[in-house]
Amino acid sequence: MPFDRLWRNARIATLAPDRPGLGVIENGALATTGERITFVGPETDLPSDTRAAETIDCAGRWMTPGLVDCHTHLVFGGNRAREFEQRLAGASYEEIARAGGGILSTVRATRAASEDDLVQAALPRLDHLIAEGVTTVEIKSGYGLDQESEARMLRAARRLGSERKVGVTTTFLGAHALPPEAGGDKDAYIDHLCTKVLPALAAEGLADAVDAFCEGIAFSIDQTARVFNAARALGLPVKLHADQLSNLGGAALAARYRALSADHLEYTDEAGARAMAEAGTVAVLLPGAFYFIRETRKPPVDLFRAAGTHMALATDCNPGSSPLTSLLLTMNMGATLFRLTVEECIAGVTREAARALGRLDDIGTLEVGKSCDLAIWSIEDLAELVYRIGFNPLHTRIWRGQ
Ligand code: DI6
Ligand code: FE
Repeated sequence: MPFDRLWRNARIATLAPDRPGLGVIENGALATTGERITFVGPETDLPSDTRAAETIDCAGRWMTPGLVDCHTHLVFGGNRAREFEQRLAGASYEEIARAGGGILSTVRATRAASEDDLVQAALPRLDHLIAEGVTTVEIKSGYGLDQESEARMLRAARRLGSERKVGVTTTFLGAHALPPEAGGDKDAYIDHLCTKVLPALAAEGLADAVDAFCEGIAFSIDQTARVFNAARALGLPVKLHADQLSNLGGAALAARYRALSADHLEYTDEAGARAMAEAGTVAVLLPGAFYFIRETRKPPVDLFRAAGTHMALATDCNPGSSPLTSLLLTMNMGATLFRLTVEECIAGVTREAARALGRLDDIGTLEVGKSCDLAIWSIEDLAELVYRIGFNPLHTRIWRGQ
């Protein structure tokens, strides 16, 4: 039997770079052997022997790579809905934080939660992503801020990947906020992260990458560079929450360290955009956070296009600034709020998101040799994935050939 599974009569957006645009094949077929894609192309190019254990007629439906959410804080304890109500009533983010709310309220709840609690709380969020065709999700720590709690978050993230048929990549974000017990000393906290916490978590194999929040209200360029040096010494790739609320030069710093991605980027300037393009650092745009905190400054999409910076889109799912668990809605926001094209939005949650995770060799496009992660959609036009609001046209989702 040449194939395990064969999908026929599909319109396939392969996202393969050897075809223009979204790499569309009309009248396409895709076949697998085990977890891997072993044929993708026009029906007319199928080999003469098309026997397969299972053959599926797609009836002309659209097929895309499985969606990749390359920036989430999916694992956390507690609930910030009351804080949302306070903000609607006029309280500022800073006032809430000073009263003990904000990010530190999530830190308290996360520290109080067991690994099981964290998994159970995250599963409905993960299931919502999966229901829309997500096959790979990145999950950050950063609400523990001490070694044991950060490790527990990352173990919970890894467990989510065994509880569901989904790929999980983990990111250590110890440099997200300063914990209360640090007594206001950011430099000492960064030293502790670099010399104790990160090496211990890396030795346990808990982190696939390292991230930091480089911002006036978080950590400086110099402190971020120290985190990046520690990651480099351990052989871990880096990424950065950069230029979200101000321009400290985060994008350029990320590029200097050949970061996988720099994320948010509302305040990034032309030099930053160019440096990212040259370094191959992906611009991960997060329209959910832009929308939810009512930011008005947009990321410089024209500069990214002119420089040739790759652009991805992600939910940034987190309880404070982006309580969003829909990549379909994220695409709609990317188009309406940031003026991305339909092609940029679809590439941004597939090929470019895979690139932002350093996983483009394995996922993100439909090409022979890659993992068979795909989504089949009941739509007439690919633009419907971006155009519709609150409607889920997913027909079938396949992860690793199943
Ligand atoms: N940027 C954000 O917008 C969130 N974290 C970050 O680095 C905020 C997270 C929170 O408020 O819980
Ligand atoms: Fe984030």
